[in-house]
Amino acid sequence: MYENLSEKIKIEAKNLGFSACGITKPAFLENEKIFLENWLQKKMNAEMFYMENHFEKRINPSLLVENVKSIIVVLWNYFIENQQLNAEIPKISKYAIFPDYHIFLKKKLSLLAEKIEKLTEKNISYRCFVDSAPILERSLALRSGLGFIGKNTNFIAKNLGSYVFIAEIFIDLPLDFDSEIENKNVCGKCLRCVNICPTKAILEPYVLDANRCLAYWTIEAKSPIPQEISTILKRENILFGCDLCQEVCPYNSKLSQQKHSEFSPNFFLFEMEKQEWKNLSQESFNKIFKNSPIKRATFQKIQEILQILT
Ligand code: B12
Ligand code: SF4
Ligand code: SF4
Repeated sequence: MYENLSEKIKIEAKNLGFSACGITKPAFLENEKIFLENWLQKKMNAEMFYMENHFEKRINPSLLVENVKSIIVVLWNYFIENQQLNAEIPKISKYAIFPDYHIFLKKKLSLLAEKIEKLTEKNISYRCFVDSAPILERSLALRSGLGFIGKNTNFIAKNLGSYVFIAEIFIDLPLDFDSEIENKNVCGKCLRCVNICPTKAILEPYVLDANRCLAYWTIEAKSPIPQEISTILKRENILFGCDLCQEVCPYNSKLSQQKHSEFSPNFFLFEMEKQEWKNLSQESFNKIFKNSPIKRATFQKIQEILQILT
């Protein structure tokens, strides 16, 4: 009935600026069930208690959206060449100098869904997600054949590396499913990410303990930062997020920057000195970071970390 619809959807996704698009079935995630169970049992979610909710939905996407027949997974490449070379400047992770991807990609997903509606010429039922629901997004990206999981637990996309966001549309159309890539041992004997992690948060390949992860402490944590973590934050001069285990990854070494006029980085954040951060009032913080992922940390958290870095 819809000839080559899946292919047409992928073309529309590319036209909208997505870097890749794959399709997977809303299958029960058997292996992930074991990974997630183990991760939660060992309390590696730290104080991200929301990770304990909706366990069944997380491992069985068909329970999340009624009548879902296919999951369209899209990637958005946010790789940027500029590194923070001045050791005095507080470090910000790459994704944080872009506008908030949750808001931006949700709009893009809606546009893609509208295109699909036009292609099918009928009302379709769908829901768009970006890091906003009980979904194992990396697993869905893996299953839709777009790439692999690295030992640092990040999803590494074919030819794009790991600086990609993942988003998806759950839809009631039966589409053509892509196959998982066969050789999943992309890391081989490499252990660069495991070895570089300053807090040893990657307990073993593919297992990340958020209790030790600097990304957790600088983005998500509500409790005060423990002394052991503070010492490392100060040594590494990290203010928000952490890219260390991605920076060393060979799959990220020969990438080129994609330029999107509608989603462009604010490089001035890579140049902001400690004192400039400190001078920000709550009001100016709210204004500058209104549409930035940095607002998630809150003004208070940023001030707490600046105290540590001083
Ligand atoms: C909780 C969370 C965090 C936590 C915990 C991270 C973690 N590794 O679990 C913290 C706050 C630490 C965090 C940090 C970051 N995050 Co985060 N985070 C999430 C969130 C909300 C859930 C992840 C989750 O379910 N964790 C539970 C564990 C058990 O699952 P998992 O690591 O995804 O592993 C699954 C699969 O990989 C598979 N699996 C596990 N091991 C193996 C091994 C093999 C061999 C195979 C085949 C499969 C496999 O099974 C697991 C499911 O049980 C997702 C959004 C989402 N809804 O998925 C974003 C998400 C994972 N984060 C994202 C990003 C960008 C980051 C940071 C890079 C931000 C930064 N610069 O600071 C860091 C990266 C740190 C790191 N090395 O992982 C992106 C990752 C994109 C990508 N390319 O992978 C996501 C997908 C958001 C998005 N929509 O783009 N994050
Ligand atoms: S994000 Fe940083 S702290 Fe977390 S696992 Fe990677 S290197 Fe370690
Ligand atoms: S740094 Fe090495 S071990 Fe880590 S994800 Fe990249 S290839 Fe895999």
